[in-house]
Amino acid sequence: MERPPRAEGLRSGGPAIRCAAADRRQWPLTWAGGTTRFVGLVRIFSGIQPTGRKHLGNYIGAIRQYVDGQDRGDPAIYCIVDLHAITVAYEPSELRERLYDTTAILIAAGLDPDRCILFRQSDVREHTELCWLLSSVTAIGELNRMHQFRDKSLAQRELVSSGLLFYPVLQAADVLAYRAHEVPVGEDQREHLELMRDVARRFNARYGEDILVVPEHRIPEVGARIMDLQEPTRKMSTTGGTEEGTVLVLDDPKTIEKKIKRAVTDSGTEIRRAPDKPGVSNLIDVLAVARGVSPAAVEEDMRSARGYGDLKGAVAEAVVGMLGPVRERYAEIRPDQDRLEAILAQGADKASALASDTLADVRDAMGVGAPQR
Ligand code: AQP
Repeated sequence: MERPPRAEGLRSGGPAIRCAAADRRQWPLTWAGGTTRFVGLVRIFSGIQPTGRKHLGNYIGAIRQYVDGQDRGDPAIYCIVDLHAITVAYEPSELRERLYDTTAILIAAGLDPDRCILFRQSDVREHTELCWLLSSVTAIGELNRMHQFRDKSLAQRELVSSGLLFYPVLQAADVLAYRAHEVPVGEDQREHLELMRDVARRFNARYGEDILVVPEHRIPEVGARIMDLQEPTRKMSTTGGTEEGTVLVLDDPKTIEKKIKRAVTDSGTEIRRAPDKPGVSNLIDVLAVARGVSPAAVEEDMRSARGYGDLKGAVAEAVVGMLGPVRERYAEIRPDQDRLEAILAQGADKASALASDTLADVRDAMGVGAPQR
């Protein structure tokens, strides 16, 4: 494979980078000497958990962005994070199955292994090594303050693992190992991204300015936080949400329709976004994304609607139209486990080649291991 150009010497370009601007064709990047260049491609990285039960929030907040990033990514790198999944109680015999489920969902959603790098986290050992090396520049107090750690540790019945506390350090290693410039995620990951940026800056300040790239998040303007349909003040979630309020990517059309039609709204009739109308606002956002229009355009279109029933009908139809083809392709792709394994193995080879370059520089700068040259 032709190796993509190394990001060595690149630093992210500070405030000039507006990752939210989806139509931007050029990205400013500042080189080590301070010169800013506009480039058309950026290195993209994101990770996703192998739960197999991917929901509408994951699809809108993350997976859609992954697909979109394939043609801007140099390369676009997507990782199924099985090492993150073991930080809470789990069933070992199920983990691999769910990993294949997730791989098949991503491919069914439009990831093309010839246009991106798709791999399993545990196949690339550099992630865990870099996690340990980065722990030396990560403050324990910062990890303790992370909302995800606080929420998830409360939900653990038997053991709050140190892996759960360390989750953001491994996540930082995932991204920094590739010197990625851009990380497409949902709103819930903003805090982890900030921590990752601090870790990269601290590392560079201590060991050498140009070793790691300080990444930017790419959080979608609409749909960054899809809410649970039954409890619209809480985000739709794999573990914390309601069954009825969570639309799964693989739900059949009838189930999707039922869940959306039972969505909690409010006692009014007005179809507009407002802080006191979280259920309706959520439905407007979902419809906007599924139709590929702005939420304001949805509000305008819904002016003649007779009530929330019309809105829910329109949302159900649009979501079924958006997820239906993914479900059908998934059914074709999932049975061929050997092919999925081959895709992941090929992805891991490409990913290792990139990550080992970064690790060599990191080890060298830290004085770890034998000298490089
Ligand atoms: N509700 C959401 N709206 C928009 N984006 C979301 N993401 C998650 N929930 C929403 C984004 O999906 C990506 C993958 O997340 P993950 O790997 O953490 O997958 P998950 O654990 O299955 O997602 P959950 O639902 O977030 O799980 P729990 O139950 O752990 O809370 C990320 O980019 C995330 O931002």
